[in-house]
Amino acid sequence: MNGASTYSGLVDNAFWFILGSSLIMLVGITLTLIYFLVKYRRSKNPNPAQIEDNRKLELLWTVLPTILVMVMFYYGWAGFKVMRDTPDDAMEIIVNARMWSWSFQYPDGSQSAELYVPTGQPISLKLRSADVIHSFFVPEFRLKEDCMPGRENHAWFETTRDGTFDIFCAEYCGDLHSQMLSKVVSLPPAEFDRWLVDNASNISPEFLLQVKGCNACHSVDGRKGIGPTYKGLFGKTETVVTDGEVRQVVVDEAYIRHSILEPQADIVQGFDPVMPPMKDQISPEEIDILIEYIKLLK
Ligand code: HEC
Ligand SMILES: [Cu+2]
Repeated sequence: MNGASTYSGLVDNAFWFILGSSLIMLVGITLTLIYFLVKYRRSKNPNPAQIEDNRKLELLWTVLPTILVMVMFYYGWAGFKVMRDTPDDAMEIIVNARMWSWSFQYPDGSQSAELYVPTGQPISLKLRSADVIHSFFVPEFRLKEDCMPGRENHAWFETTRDGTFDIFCAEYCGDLHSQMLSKVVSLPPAEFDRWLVDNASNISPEFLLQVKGCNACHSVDGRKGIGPTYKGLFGKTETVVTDGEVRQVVVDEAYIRHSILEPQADIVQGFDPVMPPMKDQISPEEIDILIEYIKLLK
């Protein structure tokens, strides 16, 4: 499978070189082993010989493997340097990871749940996590880089062709880790520009619930998920655990806002405290839109 980023060939070189030399050694060592097994079998050589010192042989088995691993290192390093060195003219996109979804933020401030990029343009990624360690993995770009809480990581890529490419989370991060999937969509630059304008105008509550990852854990139709449903939430009396104490609260705007910004403060009884703290990934205006929407879900 050919890679779809400008540096995927460099990663493949290192891979094929290591695989190739390992295969040659596997075959060589196995054949030598069989040859010696036959040649020095007990029936022909009843008395074992003690062999000491063979300068030439010792030099050979020190120097050859050293050269071999240095060549492996060279190919690995050559690719690694390119991958860690973001070009100056790259477009910056913020990658937000949280249990169990991705979202992407563009220079104009707009967001999406799938990563849209113009083909042939270097993209600089700022990788963030709201909760635990995730790993941003796009196999076809040969790109895999961790997203860590409390610390920003970086990566970059440039696609070589239009197309749609899978994004996986490559670091086990809990219940729905295997569903933490998304896509990179690489478009011709003019089409990307059109997409960006369209996307920026989309701030419907349904879009926000998807792009902020709320849908992974909350339903709008009454189904219980990892978290409580939004249906019938507004105005209801909720039993929560606050600092170890069970208490009743009536769900109003302030409670919902607080639940989104500081999910660990009041834990709804019967649920695990797994909601990611959203304060760095959601704006006050976006919270207002969600609250108005939740009010309507009777
Ligand atoms: C990883 C799963 C997960 C994600 C993602 C998540 N939540 Fe939650 N949420 C929970 C759980 C579990 C609870 C119940 C425990 C608690 O109160 O922390 C909860 C509680 C809530 C509550 C209080 C509900 C009640 O019945 O009192 C609100 C409101 C809420 N979440 C909103 C959101 C919004 C908005 C988002 C997206 C910005 C979101 N959540 C993302 C898991 C999640
Ligand atoms: Cu993950």
